[in-house]
Amino acid sequence: MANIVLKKIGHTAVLTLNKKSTMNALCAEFLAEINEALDSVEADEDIYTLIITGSGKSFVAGADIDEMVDMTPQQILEWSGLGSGLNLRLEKMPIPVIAAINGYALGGGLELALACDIRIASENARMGLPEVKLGVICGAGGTQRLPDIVGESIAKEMIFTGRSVNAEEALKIGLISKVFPQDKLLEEALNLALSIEKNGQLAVRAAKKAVNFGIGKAQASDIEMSTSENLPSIEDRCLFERETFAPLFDTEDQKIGMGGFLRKEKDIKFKNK
Ligand code: DAK
Repeated sequence: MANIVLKKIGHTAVLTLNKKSTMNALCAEFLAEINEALDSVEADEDIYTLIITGSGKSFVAGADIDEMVDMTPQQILEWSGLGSGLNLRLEKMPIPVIAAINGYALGGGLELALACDIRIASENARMGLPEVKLGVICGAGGTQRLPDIVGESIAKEMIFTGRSVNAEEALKIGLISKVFPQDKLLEEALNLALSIEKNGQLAVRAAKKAVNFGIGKAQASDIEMSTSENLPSIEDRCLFERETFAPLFDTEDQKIGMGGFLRKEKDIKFKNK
């Protein structure tokens, strides 16, 4: 993993993309390295949250244009499995994934961030899907996830024009949830991770599953649909939530959390069991 720094800080994994020569542009080899890092994260049960960030002035400057320029439709279709597969993997990871966007998140870079659970950014960040300026469109979920996050009109305006937004505008449109000075971004991402980690992790993971189901990010097999529609109905979504919520009452954490509240305990320590 020559282009990646993977550190464990407490229960947080910090994955720093560090391919400065191309501003972290995603090529097949780099995507394989990221997947390898995710294998280590997934194998470590002691990791509760994952932060993905970049080094220097770029989060990810998109897919690697050098690698794509001469590809045929068949080759790009095969290649697309890598980028798209990585984003689906991130979305379905049981633990929360935070994108700490430290600079440019363009094209495939913004697509990667869109697949994370929470996005925060530094004041100098710029985010956009400029693919139409290159004569193509997104290939790793950008046209699908951006409208879900910021709404149709803003998403189409950004995608059709290729215009990127700064951190202030990204915050206003709900593309990110917080902005920090660049030198504070990682510290704040770690603070955010810590405030998630002190909660019951079984509950946090159940919450991710339930939210993802409702916004169409889970597999249909997670619930027996009561309708033949592709998208789950509000009844299905609430049923899924109840069925995810109920098993938590069979955990030690539920006794610790609710019992601790009733005993007015100040510092509740969950066992994640
Ligand atoms: N690919 C390859 N190299 C890149 C790159 C990229 N996306 N972005 C930057 N670089 C390289 C530059 O070529 C330059 O290399 P040298 O000339 O030093 O060798 C070096 O990084 C520094 O870049 P600049 O000199 O341009 O630096 P600036 O600060 O002036 O500008 C910039 C930074 C990020 C604004 C600029 O580099 C830029 O506009 N980069 C391209 C951004 C972009 O258009 N990104 C979208 C790429 S298309 C798919 C999945 C995903 C996608 C497609 C298919 N499948 C799954 C099928 C996504 C497509 C895209 O992302």
